[in-house]
Amino acid sequence: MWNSIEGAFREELEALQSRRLRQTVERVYHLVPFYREKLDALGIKPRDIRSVKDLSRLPFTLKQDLRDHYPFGLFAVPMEQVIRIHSSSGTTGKPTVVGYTEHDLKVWNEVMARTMSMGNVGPGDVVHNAYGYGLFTGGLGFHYGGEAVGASVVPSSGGFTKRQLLLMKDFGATALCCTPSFALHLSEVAREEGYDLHNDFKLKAGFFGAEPASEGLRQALRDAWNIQYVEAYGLSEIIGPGVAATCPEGRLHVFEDHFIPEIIDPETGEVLSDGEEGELVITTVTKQALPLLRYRTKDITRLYREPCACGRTLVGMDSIKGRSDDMLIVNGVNVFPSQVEHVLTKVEGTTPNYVIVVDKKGVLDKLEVWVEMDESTFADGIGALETLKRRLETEMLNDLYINVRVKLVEPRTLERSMGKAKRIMDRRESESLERS
Ligand code: DLL
Repeated sequence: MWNSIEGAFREELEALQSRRLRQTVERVYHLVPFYREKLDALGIKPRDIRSVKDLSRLPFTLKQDLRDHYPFGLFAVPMEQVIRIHSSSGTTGKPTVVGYTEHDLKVWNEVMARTMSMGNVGPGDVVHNAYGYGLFTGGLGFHYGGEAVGASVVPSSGGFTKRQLLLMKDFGATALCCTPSFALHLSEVAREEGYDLHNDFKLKAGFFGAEPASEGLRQALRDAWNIQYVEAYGLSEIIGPGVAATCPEGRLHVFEDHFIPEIIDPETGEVLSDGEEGELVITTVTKQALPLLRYRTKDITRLYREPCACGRTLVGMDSIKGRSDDMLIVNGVNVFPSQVEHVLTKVEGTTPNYVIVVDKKGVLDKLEVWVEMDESTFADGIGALETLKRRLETEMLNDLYINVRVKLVEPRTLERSMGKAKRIMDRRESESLERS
């Protein structure tokens, strides 16, 4: 454990959260006009919020609120105190902009040091950081986290797959940081280049996050690289990576002394109990530049509080199933890309490289999954491919309760991503636009 607070008694932790929550509400009420107006409209004064039990009385904050106050309108400090700015890619509309004071960067380093410690990384370790450096929080987040625990950080950033492998081998990387899809890509290219993944590399842990990964893909990466899989979860609005990470027991723990999580019903906004699946909502209680009350992440997961053998008392969280806005509704049935991925990893002969294509035929939605075969399947005859295709279609029907058409494509023909993979091609909207 990096910090003893990770194993604190619940009462101690809640007292700390409550104190920090009171301070946060006090600050945003006086420093951020947006929050003052919202709280006034609800008739809430800062003194009404006494403890974490009062959290649900506070209003939600949406991504749209950040966009509406683009770029710096929700900052709670003058720009003189903002020493770093990051931003999310913003595929739809304006990017969301986040700022950090010196204190915020200390908090970030702290939670990233906890993350690195989950994989037992410290002095003497070589951290190969292939998250993108730049406005994206992955690169610099892991960079400073690695330095904070005293490891030697290689700031390799994304791209240049073959050079990455060369550096990992020659510098003796013991930890790899990147998205799970890029880690898979690295393993494929390493095999092609004739590396022996277990003996040519010294990796002991991988810090994978920024996108969902099914348990099947996680296991494939553990096996490929012979490593401990540390999942890293976070989002730029809250801090970047460093909101939660998996301990050696395999449980994702939320660093709730800084970020208080709740699960809500995404339709009604009602708070759900532990163990129930819904949308994750986070309140920051130590951030200075951009404190957020009940930020709706759109990520779907569950929380649970059973004790963990690692000794951490921090709340447990399921791996993210997907984002509510990535959830496909196909003929009325909900489907997450990670569910498709899980089927692919169960069936031998394919790789977890896939694209989900959704079309509309008449009134019905049609779902097709393009899947890359592995090399050995590709060499098999037509008959074997037909059997594999049918097997996948049956498994998808059993697991997802919808009819899926599978199209097997040749190895290494689907586009690879250096960062977050793009899994969905939804052609329904463009078609209806074309028609109208
Ligand atoms: O992806 C921060 C990050 C960088 C996390 C590196 C982990 C590692 P954003 O670009 O703002 O920030 O995207 C945040 O990515 O709301 C989730 O939908 C998704 N995401 C992040 N981590 C995970 C994860 C970074 N472990 C959005 N599993 C979040 C599933 C994840 N989804």
